[in-house]
Amino acid sequence: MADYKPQTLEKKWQERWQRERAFEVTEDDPRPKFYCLEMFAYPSGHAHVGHLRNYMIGDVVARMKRMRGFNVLHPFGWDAFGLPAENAAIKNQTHPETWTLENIAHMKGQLQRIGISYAWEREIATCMPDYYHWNQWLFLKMLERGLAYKKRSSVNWCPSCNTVLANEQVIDGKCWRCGTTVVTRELEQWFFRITQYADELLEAADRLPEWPDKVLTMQRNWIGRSEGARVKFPLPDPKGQPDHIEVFTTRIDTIYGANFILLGPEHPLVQQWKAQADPAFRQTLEKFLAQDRTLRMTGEIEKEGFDTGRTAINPFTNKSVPVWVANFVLGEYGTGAVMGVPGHDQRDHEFAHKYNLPITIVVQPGAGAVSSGSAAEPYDGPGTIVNSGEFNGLPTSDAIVKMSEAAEARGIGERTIQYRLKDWGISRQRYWGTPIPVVYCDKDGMVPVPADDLPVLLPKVAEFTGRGDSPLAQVPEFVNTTCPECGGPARRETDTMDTFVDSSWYFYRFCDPKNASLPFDPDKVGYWGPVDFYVGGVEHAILHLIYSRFFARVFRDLGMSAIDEPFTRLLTQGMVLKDGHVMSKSKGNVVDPDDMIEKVGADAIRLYVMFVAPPEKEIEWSDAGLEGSYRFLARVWRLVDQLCETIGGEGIPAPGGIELDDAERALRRKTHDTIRRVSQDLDPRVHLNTAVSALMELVNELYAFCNRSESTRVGRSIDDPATIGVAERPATIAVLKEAVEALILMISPFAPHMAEELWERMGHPDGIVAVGWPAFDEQVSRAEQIVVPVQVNGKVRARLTVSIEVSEDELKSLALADPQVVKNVEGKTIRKVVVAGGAGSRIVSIVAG
Ligand code: ANZ
Repeated sequence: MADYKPQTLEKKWQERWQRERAFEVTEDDPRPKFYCLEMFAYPSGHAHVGHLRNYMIGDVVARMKRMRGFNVLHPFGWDAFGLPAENAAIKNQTHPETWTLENIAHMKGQLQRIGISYAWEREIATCMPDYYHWNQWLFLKMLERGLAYKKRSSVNWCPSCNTVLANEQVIDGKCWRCGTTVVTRELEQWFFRITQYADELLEAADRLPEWPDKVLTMQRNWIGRSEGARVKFPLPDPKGQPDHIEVFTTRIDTIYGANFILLGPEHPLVQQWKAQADPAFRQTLEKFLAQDRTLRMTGEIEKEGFDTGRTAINPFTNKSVPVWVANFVLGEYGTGAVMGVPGHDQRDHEFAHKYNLPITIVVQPGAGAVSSGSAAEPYDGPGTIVNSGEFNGLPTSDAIVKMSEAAEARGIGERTIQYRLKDWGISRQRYWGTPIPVVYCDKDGMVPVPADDLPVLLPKVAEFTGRGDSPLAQVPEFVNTTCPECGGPARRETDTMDTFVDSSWYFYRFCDPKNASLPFDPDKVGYWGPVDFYVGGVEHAILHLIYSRFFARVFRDLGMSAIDEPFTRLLTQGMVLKDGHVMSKSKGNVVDPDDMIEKVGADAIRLYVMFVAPPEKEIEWSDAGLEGSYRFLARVWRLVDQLCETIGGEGIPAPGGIELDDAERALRRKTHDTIRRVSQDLDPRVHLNTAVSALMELVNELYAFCNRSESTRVGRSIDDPATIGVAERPATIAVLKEAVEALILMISPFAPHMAEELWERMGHPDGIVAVGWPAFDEQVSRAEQIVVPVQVNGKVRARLTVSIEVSEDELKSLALADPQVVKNVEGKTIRKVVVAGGAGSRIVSIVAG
């Protein structure tokens, strides 16, 4: 007997898959396509088992779909640009490219050793010129269409990474990469006009039924659509400055309670007044500007402000109101100016209390008496308008319409829709990214690099000191060039693109990874797209997943594809924890897959990770659980090892037409029931853990069947777990073969190496990849039915048709609920209910009196 030695057999199958290019696919295939993708990896060094979880989930789906007759595209690649490579270069003086390529080589080995079925022929690395060429190509197309533009703006700046961050990359006021507190800076930056698609991105989010709700909610909040109005508050004494302040409000119905105006510290008027203001004004302003923008936005920061000494006119009350600067008003949202309604807005209420500003109540929750003066708490719900002149008595919803109309009629306001989403700032003052393909010429200004001259290559030489604004600016051979227009001297743009640009369309490149004349052939993306099943971390709910939806639309509008939504179904996998913490190098709690492969093999790791929890839930790593999975696989191995000589090979009939005894029939039913359950668990549900437990039950049943009695077994002793017996009865052999082969096929997405080996031993030389998923017979899978008579005081009053597996308690309650029985016991007391008989012939007896 051969022991289960995963390490040797796993190697054997991995080499064979590679040799045979087993997972490469083409478009000229009659089967329906299925594009299965896991978010590609950042090559940070060594992957731990937490990293591998989503690849394993995707692999189960890819392998299962192949067996179910789909032409499955399952590619992999590397999100290879980015800051860590550059930081490593600063630290160790290794070139970012060297560091990155070494990490890729190592991590690719890890993925191959865990047996993920990738079409490695399609591997891409975004740091290679044949990839980033197409970032530049797309940038030029976007520039042509006004979707890429440059503007001076205040940006999030990470003082440690020395770079700009997009809003999405600032988490709780800190840099998403290094955790340093982010500050604000004024810089010339490149932007992508994602706001042009804000409405479409929002509205289409309603048509993604196979995305997790929480991700859609996060996207909707991020896009943040607000319906409201802009209203002008005249400035009485303009003197060369604008004659009004325009505010954005979602509650114009409260305008009679607007007792002050709040300007954001970035507001142009504030900047203008600063010039003539006293030092205290400037100092406070500087302080506000240095404050965390996210905390300012969420209002979690202590609310502070100061009076500018100016006033404006409330156009509805015609009263003069003071103009203040407040730190919780953001320059870039709405108009950067707010009407302060302390009676009905929490933040304004706090502000008014702090600075003793008047509070007016203009909305009453119900009917009831009108209160005046300051309320202890602001009321921000709907109600009836009060203290508002001609609008008194209106419900707030009507007042919004009426007051907006009034403002529009007077030319002092208009209804608008405001988005929280901002254009995507893509400039990074870093080396290890895609060079932005424009040059600056004294004569011609900014000139795009002609498409024929792409790619603009990253120079190999650059000094990595971590100081200075942009490493590329320090490479004269790169910077100095000629102007494509006039041929005179010009300087290259030295910013590189945010690496999220790379990951916003890589899923299309996989469809046509070697294309040298376009980012991809539209026909190929037409065939493979959209991604049918996408697996990745929920941390990408807004960044990557919004940008990708945006890029899909840009390609669509360029006529390159017909696809709106790039990912039909999204699964966000749970984290892997160890000792209660998310596995991470910094916590020192990582489990190296290679160590585990050495101990128990790749298949046991895969099976364990899939079995321990549903894919969306987090899991706590346990070595004991891993060993349990190994023991289960060894059990399957022994079973097949002992049976394959008897039940393997061709020439054994299917059990369909054969006369079976009770035990054989029960096993056959279990087999078909398991196929039914596992098929449904895997597709479309992806309940991988319950699928594994169904397989475990089948294995238990198989052991019990083989060891069921002395007379039916050949072999040694039942007590010897290594020995199981098989009768020579053809019917037994037929049902066993059916069960064991179904088991091997169904376990193969989870434990592909072992399954292939066992399949081969069963006498099938062609490999599982070429075999179909087992089918089940609905009839056979259903539990057998029996008819159970029910007696009341000795007379049969009813007959119940129930499953043979029904429990005694179930049978009793079914009997008592039967209408005939109910009729016959009416007015009597039930004294006794007994279930007699066993297995096939049972009877319920009720004594009532
Ligand atoms: C008066 C008012 C009265 C408001 C009231 C709310 C309740 P959303 O829904 O998030 O769009 N606001 C406008 N621009 C702002 C800015 N740049 N920074 C901070 N706050 C700003 O919120 C819109 C509301 O947020 C606006 O409606 C405004 O306050 C405030 F009972 O106007 B409201």
